[in-house]
Amino acid sequence: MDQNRPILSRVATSAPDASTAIDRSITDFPVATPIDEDNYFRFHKPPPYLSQISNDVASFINYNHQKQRKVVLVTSGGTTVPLENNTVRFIDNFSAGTRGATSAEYFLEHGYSVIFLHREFSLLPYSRHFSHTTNCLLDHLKFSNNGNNVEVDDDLQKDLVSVLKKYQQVKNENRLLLVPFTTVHQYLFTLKLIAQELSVIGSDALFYLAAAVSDFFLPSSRIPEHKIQSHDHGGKLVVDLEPVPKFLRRLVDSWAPIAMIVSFKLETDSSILIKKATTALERYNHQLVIGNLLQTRKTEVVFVTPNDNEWIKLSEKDIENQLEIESLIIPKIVTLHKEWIKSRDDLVK
Ligand code: 9Z3
Repeated sequence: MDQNRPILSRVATSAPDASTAIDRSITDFPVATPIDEDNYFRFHKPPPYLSQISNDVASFINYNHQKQRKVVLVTSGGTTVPLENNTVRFIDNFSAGTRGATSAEYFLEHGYSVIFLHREFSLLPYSRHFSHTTNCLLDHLKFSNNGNNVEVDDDLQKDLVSVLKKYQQVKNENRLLLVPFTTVHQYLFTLKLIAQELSVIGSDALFYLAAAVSDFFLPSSRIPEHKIQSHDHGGKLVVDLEPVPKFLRRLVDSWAPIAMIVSFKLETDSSILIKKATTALERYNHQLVIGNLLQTRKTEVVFVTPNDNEWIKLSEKDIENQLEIESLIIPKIVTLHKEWIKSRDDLVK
């Protein structure tokens, strides 16, 4: 592989894996017992493309570590829970991928290399500026040379030049690796794989878990192969889901025990946000939970650490100037990560 070329994973995750459809030889998921995190990985098959991703991730980490860059894993977008193996229906978790894609850009600006584990087809760093939801590129193009060439409108030149410069530099320096997922199953297996590979660089690794991860899943032993028919169960659809294993515990205590870990907590009820974030921090014993409310997530978040709750808010003026809250979040995390690395170094002295 040419080390100076960016590595972009080219696996597809959105199509169901119909060839390996249903394997009834896999033991039924132990529903009656409390679900142990390890059971999940024991009772389910990894996605078939995982070894391909594994090589990309290992070379990316190795290359960037040699260049003495810190590596952050940013997770982004919502995970799905398919209700059928040949998937027509699925349950989804809310997220456009804005938090993840925006944060990734600010980490890159701070010199980090980024593994971007994202929901396939959700927002990506840099291209997000011209996506259909915000600013459709096609609306800013015009023909030239008798309709044989295309030019960008004057009003977009400045923005496009600035974003393209950053994007090309990141690509040329091989500092961004895109790894997709669609289902919560693919997310969990890929997260575990990347965490284990990142453990090689110890405290230089940072986890920034912004993906909206489903709390429920349907064990593969119970997923029907084909589209559920409306007459199957007397016209009703009764969905019986299991709780997703508490993967953060494994991340903190065995997959990447020396890395710094930041997770997000999403709520819609402001009266329980701090409590839920504090409980997550105590339960998993990691470094930082960032709480946010669905309704206000773009203008305020709260940093919850063992000793402190600190709100970070955009002012009226910031909002007018279209400042992104991630431009305030990321520098703070970069500082916390520096302190974390120092504290780990002091431990071994
Ligand atoms: C978040 O809280 C993200 O900030 C958002 C971003 C999903 C709200 P958008 O992509 O939204 O900018 O539209 N992510 C974490 C959500 C989550 O599922 N957290 C789990 C939990 O709350 C823990 S990993 O239990």
